[in-house]
Amino acid sequence: MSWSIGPRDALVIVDVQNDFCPGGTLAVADGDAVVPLANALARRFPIVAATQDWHPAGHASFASTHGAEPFGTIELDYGTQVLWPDHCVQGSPGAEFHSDLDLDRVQCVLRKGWNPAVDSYSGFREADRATSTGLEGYLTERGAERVFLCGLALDFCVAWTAIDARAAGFDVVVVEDACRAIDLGGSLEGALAEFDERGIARCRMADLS
Ligand code: VGL
Ligand code: ZN
Repeated sequence: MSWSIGPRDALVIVDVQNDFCPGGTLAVADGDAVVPLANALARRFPIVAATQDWHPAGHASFASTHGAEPFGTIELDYGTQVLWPDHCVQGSPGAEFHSDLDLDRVQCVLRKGWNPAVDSYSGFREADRATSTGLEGYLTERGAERVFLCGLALDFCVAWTAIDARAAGFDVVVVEDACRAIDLGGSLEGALAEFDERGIARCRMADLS
């Protein structure tokens, strides 16, 4: 299948930040490999947004906040939360975009996870599943009808962003080779199954024209 990029197509670059790249506190294997691909994509889309994971110190998603070990889970008001190493702390170097990520064509930076009590894997809706981030409104006002996604991590923030983009009524295409996954307890397989179930398409860089 070949996908041709048109004026109603938006690219959302998800969480291409130092803490998700090798050397970061929540490094995704080979995470920095997505940087040149995200840059190449950004040059081809008329509408480009980027999400930035942006947590205050002591965030509810940090294992350290609960005196627990990372990668377990805890029950919060809004449901089950995976506990992560401290990452993307507001203002820290780990929260910055990868220094080779080209932001020249990024027209909107959407920060998420800023509420100390509520996580947000999704760029559209926080983990309470109720609080909107405003990204849907931004993309709609810009005239977007279809959303392409790339970035980190495929099985968490890319997946949740894709699912919520679809729920908002956008056509959604995940550019799979421009993503990398964490793959925690079957999360990658689960995300790919959700994509199929919800009509979220997957493509590769070479399929775009
Ligand atoms: C992410 C875990 C915690 C992601 C963000 O960007 O996929 N994963 N916060
Ligand atoms: Zn996070």
